[in-house]
Amino acid sequence: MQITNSRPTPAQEKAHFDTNGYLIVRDILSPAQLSELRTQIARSLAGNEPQFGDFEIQWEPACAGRADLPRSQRIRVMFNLCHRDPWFWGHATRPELVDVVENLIGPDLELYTDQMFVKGPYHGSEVPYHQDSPYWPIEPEGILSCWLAVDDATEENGCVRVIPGSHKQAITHSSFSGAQSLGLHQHQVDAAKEVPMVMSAGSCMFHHSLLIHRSLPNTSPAPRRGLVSIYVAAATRFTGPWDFRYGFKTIRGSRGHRQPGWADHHEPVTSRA
Ligand SMILES: O=C(O)CCC(=O)C(=O)O
Repeated sequence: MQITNSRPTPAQEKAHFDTNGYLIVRDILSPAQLSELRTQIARSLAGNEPQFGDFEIQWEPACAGRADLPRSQRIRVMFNLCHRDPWFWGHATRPELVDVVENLIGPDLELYTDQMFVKGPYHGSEVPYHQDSPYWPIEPEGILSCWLAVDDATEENGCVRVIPGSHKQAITHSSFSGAQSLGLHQHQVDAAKEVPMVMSAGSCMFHHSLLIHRSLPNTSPAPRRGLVSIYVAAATRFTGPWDFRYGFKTIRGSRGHRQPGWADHHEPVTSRA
């Protein structure tokens, strides 16, 4: 898709997404919204939240024992912010984001969760090639992530890299050791097609849960934080155990007709406001 100053129409955005498995929307947040997001993220990375308790954290393996580094730089990923903190619930349900989600996988939508990939300066580790679907047993495929650039995402600081069109086929994943438990080996990926998702802070990239993607280590002095909000089309059914403690919450349209089961414990959305 050609990059111009004016935003494509919803039909053009959907066509690009359907063909490529991803869609970049530039400057989806205003400078004021981005500034507030950064303040809230700094607060959550600093920790010591008496009101909500600490978020669930995966620590950066290379920084184990590095008491000289601030906590904010020792974190690799922070999970489930939107389910524990109303501010992040408000972020994930912003009309600016959910309107795009509805256009791509709507009309009936649930919010699954969010994950903040921190990738700190110099030591933020790689995320190997993977599709998200093997982690999330659902059919038909109907999960969409919105990766929002909290900082400018560059090749140097480890922007996400995608294989356009790879969302059309599920690929068998292998168990990996390390922070990322499932992944793809190099020979399973057509790396020549890879495109780096370079974007300015406040822009975002929506991606299909079968899109092959990865990110390289952050070798630069600049942070590379990305806040990923993850949405599910309500007209899907779980195909494997998925015991998600916070449940799936309807955010637009009506609830789907999933078979009752593992992950079917919805809480009222109003308790999050
Ligand atoms: O932010 C990253 O480096 C990885 C993001 C990712 O794997 C995802 O959004 O599914």
